[in-house]
Amino acid sequence: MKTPIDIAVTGAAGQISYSLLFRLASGELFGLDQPIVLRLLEITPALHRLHGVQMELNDCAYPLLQKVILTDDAKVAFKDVDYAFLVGARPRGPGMKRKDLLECNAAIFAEQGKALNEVAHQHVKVLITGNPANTNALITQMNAPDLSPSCFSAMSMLDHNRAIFQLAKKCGVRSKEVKNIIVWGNHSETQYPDLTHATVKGLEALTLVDQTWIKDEFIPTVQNRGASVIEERGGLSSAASAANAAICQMRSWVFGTEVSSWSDWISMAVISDGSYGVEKGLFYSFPVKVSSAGELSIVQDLELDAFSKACIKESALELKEERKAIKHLL
Ligand code: NAX
Repeated sequence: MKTPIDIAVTGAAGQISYSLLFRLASGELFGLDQPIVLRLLEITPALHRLHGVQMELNDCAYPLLQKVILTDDAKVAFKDVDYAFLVGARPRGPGMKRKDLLECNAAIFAEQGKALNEVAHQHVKVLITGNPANTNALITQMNAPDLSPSCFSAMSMLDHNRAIFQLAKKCGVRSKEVKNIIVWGNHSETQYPDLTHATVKGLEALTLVDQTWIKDEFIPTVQNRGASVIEERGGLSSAASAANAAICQMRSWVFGTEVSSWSDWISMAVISDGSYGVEKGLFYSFPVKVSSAGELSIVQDLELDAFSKACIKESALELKEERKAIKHLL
């Protein structure tokens, strides 16, 4: 039997975690021979609810789940962890301005960054899902100076999967036959789902769908999918699909994009090295490859038309604005 790995999940009593935890505990991500310890973080008032989730985890009698630790202390949650899913975040309350939301989440993620820096393993992989995910990733990373910036990524896999589905549906094929979609930028309405390099059953997507569909339907549908789900679910936001995306993104990050994804690359928000004119240091969703040895790289030298360049720039500008709003916390 392998040595157990410690996985932290924050916001563990929330909607996304209600799907994520059970999939992790079943062995879906790390394999059916890998025992795990779940270290679950919540705010103090939610510990009671979290205890209910723990009871259900216990009632699944998962053979791989060695231990479940519940805590409201980030240093306990992140102690010696190899993997951390930062899902918990403060939702936007009534009358709350975007700047207030950015600030109160910045405070949460600054504290969690410090705790990760202090107690997590040096090679920890931290996937930030809680919104505003890209800027929260920036804050977490900036507050963890002893960890490599490559330990952090923000989730854009849900947007990526949404884009795959829309193209597959339009072309009447299975999702598996769509490759090399890119979602650039922020996890917000400025994200840019890009079909320029996508293929469908080996054919260039641009030969199969027209520009009117791309600009009037595909792009806005993907950009606004989160809001559409909330509307249809009577106020509840995407949860199972977000948990699925968190698993997909972490799987590609851990095992490599070649083995874990049917595409050549995935969309993943990582720290910018200046690629494609995106300012260094921003957490930005790029096409990313991960080798089976764990080497992560932003796919280089893709040709971009004027429309793509403008969209990529617009999303980067939004991220710069978000950074400006929380500058005093960095
Ligand atoms: P819920 O409101 O159901 O759950 C969030 C949980 O986080 C709550 O139980 C809350 O008590 C907890 N929490 C709040 N502050 C905390 C802190 N300081 N430490 C630990 N836990 C804390 O939200 P849920 O639907 O699970 O969504 C979680 C986050 O994911 C939200 O910010 C949401 O906006 C974001 N999303 C991000 C997506 C992405 O693609 N990046 C897509 C899905 C989702 O919208």
